[in-house]
Amino acid sequence: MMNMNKYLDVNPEVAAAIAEGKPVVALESTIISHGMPYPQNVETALAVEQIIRDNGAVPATIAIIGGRLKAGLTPEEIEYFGKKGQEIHKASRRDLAVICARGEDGATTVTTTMIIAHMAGIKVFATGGIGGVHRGAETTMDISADLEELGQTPVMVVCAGAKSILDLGLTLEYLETKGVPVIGFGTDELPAFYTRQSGFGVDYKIDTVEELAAAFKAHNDLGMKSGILVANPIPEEYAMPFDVINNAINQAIAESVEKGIKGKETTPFLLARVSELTGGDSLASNIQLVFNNARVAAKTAAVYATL
Ligand code: PSU
Ligand code: MN
Repeated sequence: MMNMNKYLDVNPEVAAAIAEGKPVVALESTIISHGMPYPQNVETALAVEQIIRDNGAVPATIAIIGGRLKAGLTPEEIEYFGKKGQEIHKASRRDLAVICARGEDGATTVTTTMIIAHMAGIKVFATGGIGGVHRGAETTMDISADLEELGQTPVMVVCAGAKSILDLGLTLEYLETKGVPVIGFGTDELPAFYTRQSGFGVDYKIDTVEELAAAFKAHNDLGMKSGILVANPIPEEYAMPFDVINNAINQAIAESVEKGIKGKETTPFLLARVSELTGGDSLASNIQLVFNNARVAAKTAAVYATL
C-alpha cells in the first residue's frame, strides 16, 4: 500500500512507523508558510512535532519540495518553508499536477495534506483551522476545497473549528451534504478557532480519545470514504474575547472586499489582517490551539493503533 506513488517520498522514520502499525500524525505546511509569521511559524512547527512525540506518535509534516510529495520533513526543511513564507505556492488539489510536473515547491493546505497523508497510509492529521464556506459564498461561490476533500478522503482531521471569517452555518450544511461527521471534542458546539463557542451545534459530542478512536475505527470498517472532522475547542485560558476577535474579522473582511481580494488569496489575506489587527494576542492563541490539537490527535492515533 505504502509508497506506491512515484511522486511520494515517505521519510524513513515515518515509513517504519506506518509499516509497524505505530501511530503517526500528519501536519500541514500552509499553516507554516501562510498561517503564521517567521520565526514563530518555525518554532511552532517544531514544537508541535515534539508534542506529537511526547504523546506517543510520530509526526509527519507534509509539503511539496522540488515536485516531490513529502510525508515527513526534516527540521531544515521546516525552516526553509517558514523562511520563504508566502513566496511558496499555496497548493490545493488542483495545483498538484502542475507543481509535480514542474518540480516546484508547494505548501500543503488541509486538502493536499489529507491527499498526501492518505497516499502514505497516515490516518490522523492535526491542524489549526480548516477552510470552509466563505461569507457571501451565495454570490462569490468561494467554498474551500477542504470541504470537498473531507467528503472524499478518509482521514481524521483534528482542528479548533473554523474561523468566523467564514460562514460557519453554511460550512456545517456543506459538511452534512458531503456526509462528514462533525464531532465536538468535549463540546456540543462548533468552536470558532479563537473562541470556544460559535452558536452552532455539532453532530456529536465525544469526551474521550478512546471514543474518538472507536468512532473512527467504525467509520473505516464501514468503508466510509469521507473524512471525520474533530473540532477541539481552544483551551479556556487562551481563548480571545468574542468582541475583539469579531471586530477584527469584520474589518478584515471589509478591507478584502474593498481591495477586491479573490480566490486563493482571500484566506491568507484575512488571516494576516486579523493577526495584525489583534496584535500578538491572536498569534499566541493560534499557537496554543495548534498544540492542543496535536495532543488530541497524537493520543487518538495511539489508541487507534491498538484497535
Ligand atoms: N484557516 C486557518 N488557518 C490556516 C488556513 C485556514 O485558520 O492556516 C489554511 C489551511 O491550510 C487551509 C487553507 O486548508 O488555509 C484554506 O484555504 P482556502 O480557504 O483558500 O481553501
Ligand atoms: Mn477559496
